[in-house]
Amino acid sequence: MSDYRLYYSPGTCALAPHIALEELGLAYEAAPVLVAQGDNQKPEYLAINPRGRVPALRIRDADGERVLTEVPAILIYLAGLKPQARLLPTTGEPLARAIEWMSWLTSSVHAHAFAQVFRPARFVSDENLHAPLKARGLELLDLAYRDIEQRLQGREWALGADYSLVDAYLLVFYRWGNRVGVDMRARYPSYTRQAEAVVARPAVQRALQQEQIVVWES
Ligand SMILES: N[C@@H](CCC(=O)N[C@@H](CS)C(=O)NCC(=O)O)C(=O)O
Repeated sequence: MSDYRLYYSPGTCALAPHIALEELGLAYEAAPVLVAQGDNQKPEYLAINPRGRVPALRIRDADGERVLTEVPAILIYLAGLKPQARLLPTTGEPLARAIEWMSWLTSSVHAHAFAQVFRPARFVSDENLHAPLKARGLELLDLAYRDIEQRLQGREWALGADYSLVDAYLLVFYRWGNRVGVDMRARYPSYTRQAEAVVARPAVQRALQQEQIVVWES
């Protein structure tokens, strides 16, 4: 018997593994760790993930109890639990392409561009430099979104004909674009079409509802 607990904060990158758990139909518990209230820096959570970040997946099975962190690793782990659901490729170039997408999203898009916008103090302590750093982050985001737009042009999903967890991960950054004031719908039509198709999936609807978030303000 296995059991899973996802530590998440609504609207964060934890949405991608949250969607994965819903897609797989696994029994799991969603445990909120509210970043806005600093829950991720409390000793209780640091005992689970000493890096103080969400998501973290607690796994309990015949091999014991352990915690897995980092979105791409969690997505690969979860997809591997039910390969028949085909949520990620399992071998060869298709797997390499999925990792190519996820590595770039987690590093260049999240930890580089978005962090400059959301967390400039992580890069420079002088508060006078925060505004220009945020502005540079937005420029980097524009480059990233244009890259995504070009890759999604003429293809249904990120990896081609089949939906995958890369598409779920892309939804996190689409939503954040709206949050930081980028008119995603007007500027990135292919990304918007793909995001609409992701949001239309019942599993994605369930994850969004549980987190009480929307992708587009109505
Ligand atoms: N590389 C990590 C990034 C995790 C991360 O930075 N998560 C954010 C939420 S999207 C977080 O926990 N932020 C809290 C903080 O920075 O204090 C991953 O892919 O899981």
